[in-house]
Amino acid sequence: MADLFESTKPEQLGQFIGKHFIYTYENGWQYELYLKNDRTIDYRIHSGMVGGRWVRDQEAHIVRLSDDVCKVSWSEPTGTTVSVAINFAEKHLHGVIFFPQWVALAPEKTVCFQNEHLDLMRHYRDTGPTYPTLVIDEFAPVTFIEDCGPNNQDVISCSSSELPEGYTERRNC
Ligand code: FER
Repeated sequence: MADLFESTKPEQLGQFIGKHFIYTYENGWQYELYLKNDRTIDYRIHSGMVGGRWVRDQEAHIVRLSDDVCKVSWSEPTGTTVSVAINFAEKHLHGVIFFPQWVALAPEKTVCFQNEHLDLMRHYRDTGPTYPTLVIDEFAPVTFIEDCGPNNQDVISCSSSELPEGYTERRNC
């Protein structure tokens, strides 16, 4: 069987792993992403079509494009697929999200702590409809970045609504 992570080069990812950052797409959707290790991300969605959704231990493909740029791509149990290229020097990113038709029709079905509903999400995915997909392609300024080290379980550990007041408004870039 082919290596599922053919492009992954852990020795090139040192400066990216552990990064935790908050960004807002130009359409107003606010997201938070933690690069947990070479092959894993955690994330939380603060606003937008699927605001309130949060996920831990999503398998992802993470590659270095330059000293300051990496690309993170993954396929959700919902069938949504995402690819985000992050430029840490210029503190902005570009994301492309491919939503299956069932998510576009009923986004609220995916709004949960997904880890507790993985079988339900796969059931929705397999029931569809999948097509036509809704493609969202947006730039986002990054407004907060910190280094939390690898495999830190305290970074993304509650829902957006349980966070302290002002959590997403903190700015350091
Ligand atoms: C992102 C764009 C989309 C992101 C996550 C998603 C954390 C996930 C969307 C979904 O699961 O519905 O930048 O980063």
